Amino acid sequence: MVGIGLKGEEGGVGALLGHEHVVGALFDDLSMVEDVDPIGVSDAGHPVSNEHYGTADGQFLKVLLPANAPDPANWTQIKAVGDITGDGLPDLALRAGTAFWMLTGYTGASFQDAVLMEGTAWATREILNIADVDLDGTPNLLWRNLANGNVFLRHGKPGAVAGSADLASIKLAGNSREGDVKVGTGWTPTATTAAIGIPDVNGDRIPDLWARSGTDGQVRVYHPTSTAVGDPVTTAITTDWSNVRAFG
Ligand SMILES: [Ca+2]
Ligand SMILES: [Ca+2]
Repeated sequence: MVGIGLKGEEGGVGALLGHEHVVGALFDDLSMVEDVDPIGVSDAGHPVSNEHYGTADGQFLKVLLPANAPDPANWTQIKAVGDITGDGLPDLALRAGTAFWMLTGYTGASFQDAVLMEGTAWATREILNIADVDLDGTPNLLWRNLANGNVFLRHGKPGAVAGSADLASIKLAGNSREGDVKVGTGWTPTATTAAIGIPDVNGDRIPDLWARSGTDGQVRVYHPTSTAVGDPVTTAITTDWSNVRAFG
């Protein structure tokens, strides 16, 4: 859920955005709008949201972070993931340096908690999605290993509230329901220069994926099953998006 280039083009260095609204605004036919405001990092390193992103007159709003949250200047990826914890408020996954964090309980003005998920392994891992992929009602972590292109599904265990995940169960493979299960190969940063989990667009309820090819810069849609990412089913963007900076 990151800016599809818009913030990168407008805002300059290091800008990352939650982009569900942006994607929805640009590609209404894909029905990808969720109730998650875009979240970004300003040029000065301040976390921001933009209620009007996707329009020409976007205004940025500061978002208060928990005191223990990592410095936004060090964020390398953010992914708005909807409500994972079951409090009814959207949550945000992010990477900062080698760490994977969750910011939980977004109210529109602040996050309630910053949870360090894992501190050492995530410089070369990318969060693709946190969503219920196997349709058992509990969110799972879908991620790719940037070092070798393998894609894994880490099945969460149910949290206290129906439909939520126990965050501890997705912190480490060993905490999860069945460890990291390989569901794809070949997704190296060279072959796939950007990848992003999106809501279900083909009606099977399994969240889908966008991926930008390192070969032609085109963005293709994948309709994964619960056990395999599979092959692309259609091309969403048939022009070369290689130079769009903030996709992913
Ligand atoms: Ca939540
Ligand atoms: Ca799907």
